[in-house]
Amino acid sequence: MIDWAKDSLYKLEATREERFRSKPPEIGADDAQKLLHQYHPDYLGRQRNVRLGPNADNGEIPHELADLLESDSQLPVGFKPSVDIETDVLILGGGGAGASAALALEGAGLSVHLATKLQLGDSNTVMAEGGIQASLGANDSPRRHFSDAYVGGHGNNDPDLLRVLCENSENTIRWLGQLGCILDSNEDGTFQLRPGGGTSLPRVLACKDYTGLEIMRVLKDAVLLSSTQTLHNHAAIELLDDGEGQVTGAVLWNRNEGNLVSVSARAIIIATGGSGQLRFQNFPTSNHIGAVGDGLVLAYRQGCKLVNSDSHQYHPSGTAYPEALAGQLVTESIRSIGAQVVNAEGSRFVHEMTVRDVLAAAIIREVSEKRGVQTPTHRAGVWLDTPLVDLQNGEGFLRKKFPGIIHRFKRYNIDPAKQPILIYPTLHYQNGGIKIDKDGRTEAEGLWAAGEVTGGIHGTNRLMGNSLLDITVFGRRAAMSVQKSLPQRRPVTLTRLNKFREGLKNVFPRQSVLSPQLFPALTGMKVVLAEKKTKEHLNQHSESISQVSFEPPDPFAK
Ligand code: MEZ
Repeated sequence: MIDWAKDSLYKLEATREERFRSKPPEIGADDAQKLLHQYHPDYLGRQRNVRLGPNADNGEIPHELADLLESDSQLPVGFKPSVDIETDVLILGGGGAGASAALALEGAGLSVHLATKLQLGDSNTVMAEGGIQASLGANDSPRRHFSDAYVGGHGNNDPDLLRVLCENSENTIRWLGQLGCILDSNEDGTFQLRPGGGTSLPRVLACKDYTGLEIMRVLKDAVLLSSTQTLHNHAAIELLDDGEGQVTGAVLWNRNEGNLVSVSARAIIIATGGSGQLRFQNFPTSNHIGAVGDGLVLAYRQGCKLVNSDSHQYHPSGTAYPEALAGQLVTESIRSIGAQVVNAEGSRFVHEMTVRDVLAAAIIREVSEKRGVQTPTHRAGVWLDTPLVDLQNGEGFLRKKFPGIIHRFKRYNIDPAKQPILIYPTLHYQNGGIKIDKDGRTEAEGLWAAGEVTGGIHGTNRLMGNSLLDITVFGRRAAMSVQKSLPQRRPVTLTRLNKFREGLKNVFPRQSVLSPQLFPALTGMKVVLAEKKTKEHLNQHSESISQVSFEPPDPFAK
């Protein structure tokens, strides 16, 4: 129960009847811009230029990510890659994009390895709740989809990439259906389509409120049944190159054994996902534990530019209470079917379906200007008036269509069908990332990328449901491109890393931070190499090895 907020709840209930009948407040384009500049985390000056690599002094990047791009490798100095695994295609990442790529390579006569630092399927894909966009409605079209996403992305989208996304929604939904994915449908067999923020008509297909989990379920089953060799608990810590600019493999850290595994591949597809667990500006996040920007760091050292990396999505409805759920997603779909966003005074202050960055900024403004609700655990938020959903759609609707949210809050004695829940923006999505072309090629020969690790498709503000589409469209597309133009096998060296290290030494002579980080800082987990096996790869026992700690992190450290 939320007894501690009963005064505010009383106000909310007192205005419900009137709000239910009222029109949502509208905001003009100029005011929206002002709101963004004043309150959205991307605009608050917590970003900086990096001084090294392809983005050097060219565009701002959040400090937390910039620090990792300017860090040294986890690989001990002196490490010599010797080929432990030889494969045609190496996929890094076991979420929706990596799995889609693996499935598109099935039957191509190529050997395929998929390395994932956790288990297959552990990814942001499974955290996606509200749906996947596809222009299947009677008056819809890929063009209309394009136009909505382009406006939503503030026109900063790469039009070629966005066009590919929108033109492939129908065949992607068919492909998922063939794999056994069950999306909500009407009695006549047509798909149910929900509206989403910024969509000009209903275009979001869903499996209740666990769409990503359903999609990942079928992708994962299919990969496990395929000839792809899955390397669970194998985290990519560096890419290998041939000394002449082609990426030719990767060094993986086997988390079970602690040893390093060098893989030689003719093509590499990076699909390592986002970076929400870097928790920019200490924001809570809706992201999976593995989302710490690994792929960005790896590709960056190979000379791949990052685009729109100043842009992150703060999903307006992250949970603010109870504390155990802080940051977890409350799907936008609940807003799209009637739940209103209301401040501590019981006033509706923004259109719930305005684009995410503007809505998030409006919520942050309410809290900053003391019109939010303070929780006993020192957070603050505004109300999402969820009981309105049943009022509008009939009793039992919320429970039937959004069982995930009901189940999650029930554990804390909160029934969202009967009482509002407290929300605050949560770090949800990395809008920018590795620059790719429409076949998923990066700027480094031999290296492709797909999914959240890439940038350009969504501009600087992604619309709901376009990421589940992105991973399935571009994961498969990258795989098709790899098949068409598979490079020859080339030697594995650390030439690019060595050059990067030289540059790093010039700019930061005393750099001690290592990346990729692999896990959120607050877990205290770090790369621990099995000393004996690693030594075999070294010319001499290097300093970095002797510095490796075998102690668990000190829980009392300040
Ligand atoms: O694409 C998303 O981010 C999504 C579907 C989120 C949600 O609110 O459910």
